[in-house]
Amino acid sequence: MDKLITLDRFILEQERLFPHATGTFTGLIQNIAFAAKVISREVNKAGLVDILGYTGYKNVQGEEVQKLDVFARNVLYNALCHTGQLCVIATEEDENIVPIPEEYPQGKYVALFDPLDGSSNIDVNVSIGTIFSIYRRISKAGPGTVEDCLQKGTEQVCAGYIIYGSSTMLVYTTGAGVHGFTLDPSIGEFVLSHENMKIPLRGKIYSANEGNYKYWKKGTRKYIDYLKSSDNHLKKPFTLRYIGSLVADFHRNLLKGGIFLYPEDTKDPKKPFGKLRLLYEANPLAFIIENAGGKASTGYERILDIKPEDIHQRVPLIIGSREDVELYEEFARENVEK
Ligand code: P6P
Repeated sequence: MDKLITLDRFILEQERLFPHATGTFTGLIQNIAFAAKVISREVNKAGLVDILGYTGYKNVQGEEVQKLDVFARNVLYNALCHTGQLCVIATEEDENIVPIPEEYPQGKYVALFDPLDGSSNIDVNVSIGTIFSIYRRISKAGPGTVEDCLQKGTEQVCAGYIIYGSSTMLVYTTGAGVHGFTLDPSIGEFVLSHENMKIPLRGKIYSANEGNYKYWKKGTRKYIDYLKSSDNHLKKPFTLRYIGSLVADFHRNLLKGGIFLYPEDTKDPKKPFGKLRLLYEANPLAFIIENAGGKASTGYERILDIKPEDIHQRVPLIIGSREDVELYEEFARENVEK
């Protein structure tokens, strides 16, 4: 590859498209990329050091916390809290918003993270990921607020993820296309490898945990049955690919086309809207998929239009190729018919 375009070079060239850019946002993305390199190093040697396994306590979600979860959250916090780029942080691992210490400048951006999604897969060496979502603050000055974190997904200025897989990739959008960078460990740089990523209009793959089938509503079950029949629009059954790691399932479908479904289910009365979180899972991936020509909804409404009420709010997530998501939405009407 004769022309290495690093992430730094790419974002600086993008910054020049915005005459009023101050470079703060560029610095923010660079700091997230730095944190990703540190997390990638730890993830890739996780089996060799005492960073596998559980911490012995549960997070705000009531889920077992992996040592790497905590590590990833702390790496992101330490890379960003002192930079003067942020006024507040919120993460899956923190019950409440995380203020920027008073000794540091309060910046104009808000960062929301799932520091290490798919952590139940860490110990079995399955790809996992970091998901991030960036907003401009709406509060005027001083420490950021909960309201700064509870903006609609349409207000995102940037969203992205890092997937720690066979290679480490950073994929992000600022609304001007979706671009992928692969970490070259020999030079320690993210290098442009997938410029202007677009998801196929329809796919042949579906991703869902069929173990929940009996808990799904009627329209959802009918859609899955349709995909598995030979009478569907492909005239052959869809392929099921489900890794159980959202970033890995999302990334494959972004490249190959297809639909990921985590619908609402009746499995857990405490989680009637499914398992995935709006702020730091559904919204950033929805911003990415729409900028790649795809679609993201709850089955009933556009993810990005939802006004968040709580930083850990859960939503059903149906995301991927536009025509596949739209077909699901037709089936899902039966779920809400009186
Ligand atoms: P289930 C991982 O724990 C995660 O949050 C996502 O990465 C993944 O898509 C989902 O949960 C898998 O959930 O219920 O199928 O195991």
